[in-house]
Amino acid sequence: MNKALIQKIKTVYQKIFKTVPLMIFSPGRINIIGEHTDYNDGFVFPAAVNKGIVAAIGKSDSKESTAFAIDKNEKVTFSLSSLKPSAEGSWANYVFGVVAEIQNRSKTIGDFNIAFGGDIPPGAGMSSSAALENSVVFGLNELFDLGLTKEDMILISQKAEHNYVGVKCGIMDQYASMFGIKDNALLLDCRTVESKPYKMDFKDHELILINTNVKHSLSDSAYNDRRSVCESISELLKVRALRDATEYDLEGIKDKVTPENYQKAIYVIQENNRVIAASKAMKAGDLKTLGALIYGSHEGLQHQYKVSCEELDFLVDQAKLNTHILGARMMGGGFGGCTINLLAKTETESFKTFISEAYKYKFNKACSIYSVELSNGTHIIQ
Ligand code: GAF
Repeated sequence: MNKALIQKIKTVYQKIFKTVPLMIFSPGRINIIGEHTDYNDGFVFPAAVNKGIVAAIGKSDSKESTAFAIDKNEKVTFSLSSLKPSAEGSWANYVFGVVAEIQNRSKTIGDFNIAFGGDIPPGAGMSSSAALENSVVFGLNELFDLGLTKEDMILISQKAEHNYVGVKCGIMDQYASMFGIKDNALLLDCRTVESKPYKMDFKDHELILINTNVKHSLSDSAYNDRRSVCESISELLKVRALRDATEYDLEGIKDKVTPENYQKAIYVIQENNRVIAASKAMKAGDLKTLGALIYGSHEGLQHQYKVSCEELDFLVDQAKLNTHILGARMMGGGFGGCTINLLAKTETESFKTFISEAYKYKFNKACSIYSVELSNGTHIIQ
């Protein structure tokens, strides 16, 4: 965990609010495989990481609440009794949304102050937003003794994102951030919202993330659009969600959907199967198969689900040219953010140098490369 970040957040909080805060770490996440399957009631394979949001939170004895985004040096003061969404794209919506959803569950909170910062760049596709939502709900639950379970808390975080941020996300990010287990990835069934931990030992291989450092602006509307395509196809198929459909079922309604949407539904069905296959490969220590499934996932996201972008495709294409890289794919919602790469440890340094130069040459822009450790979910820190 980032000790300097924790110290900074604590010091800033104490300087402004003059009290000793409760400190919380809420991690971001990676996802080994299973993209856009969560809102189809399907399977995903994420893990919490040692990068995320650090929040300092405490009760306020004034008649208002304050949230301070330290990295942006922006402060908002608000009243708990008259909450409404802030401007589109504002970080304040993650805080307001969580407060509003707690109130919707008839839980009472008092005024509070929160200051937070993080070490995941926004737009990296590592879910700094779920980490922030979880840190707020976790902190408020502790401060005001609300008696919420972790399951309640992630549903509150998810609803905040739906109703205040406007992204109709699934449950993967909030779940992974809240329930993460050190050194493990979680095979999560997004229908039952139950997971099975898998110890991640890649032996002489490792995962690295490469951030394109781009986030194309249509990402939120395209996300909601994909979700509604999946829901309308489920309706046509008369199933609860695409998780319940097979490619054979889909064949039966082929003439009722556009070829583009047909491909999107096929992608979801295939990706769901890939997740199960990947968890089996992981268990068997078969990294080659795991890597092939990861490449297959990208292929589907690029050509069928169409949520990739030129920068992500370039990084994956370059990875494919290197025989020491077993798999690479875009991670998260798409249209920017990171790729996740499974590569031989002996190759890491030279690939980092190669890909940094190649990316810079192609896009006249730097990529960023991260190694991450798999970490525990949202928790109190000292
Ligand atoms: C975003 C969403 F928040 C998740 O719920 C998930 O759908 C993901 O995109 C794509 O797999 O991170």
